[in-house]
Amino acid sequence: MADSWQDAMEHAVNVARRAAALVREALREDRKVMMKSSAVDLVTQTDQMVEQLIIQSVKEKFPTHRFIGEESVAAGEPCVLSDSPTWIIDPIDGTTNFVHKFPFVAVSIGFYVNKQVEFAVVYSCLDDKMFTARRGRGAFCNGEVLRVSDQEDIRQSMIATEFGSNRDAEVVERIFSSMRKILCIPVHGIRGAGSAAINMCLVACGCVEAYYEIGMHVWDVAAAALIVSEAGGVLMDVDGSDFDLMSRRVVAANCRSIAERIVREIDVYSPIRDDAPPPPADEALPPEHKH
Ligand code: LIP
Repeated sequence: MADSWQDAMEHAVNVARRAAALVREALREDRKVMMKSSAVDLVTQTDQMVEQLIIQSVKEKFPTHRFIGEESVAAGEPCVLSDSPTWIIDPIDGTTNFVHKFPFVAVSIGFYVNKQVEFAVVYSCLDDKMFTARRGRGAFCNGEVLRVSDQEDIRQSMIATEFGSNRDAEVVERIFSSMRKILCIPVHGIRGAGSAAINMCLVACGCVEAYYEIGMHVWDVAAAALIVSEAGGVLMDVDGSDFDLMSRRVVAANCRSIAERIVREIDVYSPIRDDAPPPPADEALPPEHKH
């Protein structure tokens, strides 16, 4: 059985490279931008095309496997993780970056069996960094072993986070309040790549000590979570409880003490879970526009 997952992982790496070629090609052309949950939650035809490319190619090779894909869920597919082998796909993590040609964009593929992650592929495709991990076998970037930072003093740390795509006044206030408190611990700095998966890979590389966010989705973190833990890092919920893949809340850090220190400063709130029942189908689709 173990060998068949190796086969699947090689397939994931290959298809991520093919997907990235489409992403790079699309960056040279006009990108048609559509809105999803809000005016700043964006999707492009490339997101949809790349997701289809990945799903079709996996289906041909592994016909019984299941999928949770960002764009399939947006189109009404259920977001349910069963015990079956399941590919959790974000075709473009960093869609807003992609729309603006801000150069951090990743193809993210996490593979789960019995609800446990077996392998992860995050391809940061504009700087050609292929992050991979297999459960119990370490994390790598372009074949080199990854190790989180050994810094345990939060005051000498760099923290990554994101503003996300929720512009409700109360949520925005909580985001700024958490950031203000963390900045004033003080930490050396706060950064954000615009891609949850890349932020987490930066934790795995030791470039930042921690990343936290409320509001990202399961497909943004399903792969990178394994890359962080295999690089020696820790994952938890923003309230300090166990990391929950579907809760849309994460702290990923190099060590428990930094994760717990960050948790103390976060103004916690609970977005609608990814595995919650879908909203009524009659909600109007937002209009398309050109970027
Ligand atoms: C996005 C992220 C971004 C995060 C957003 C969103 P998308 O994913 O990676 O960093 O702040 O919440 O989930 O939509 O580009 O795949």
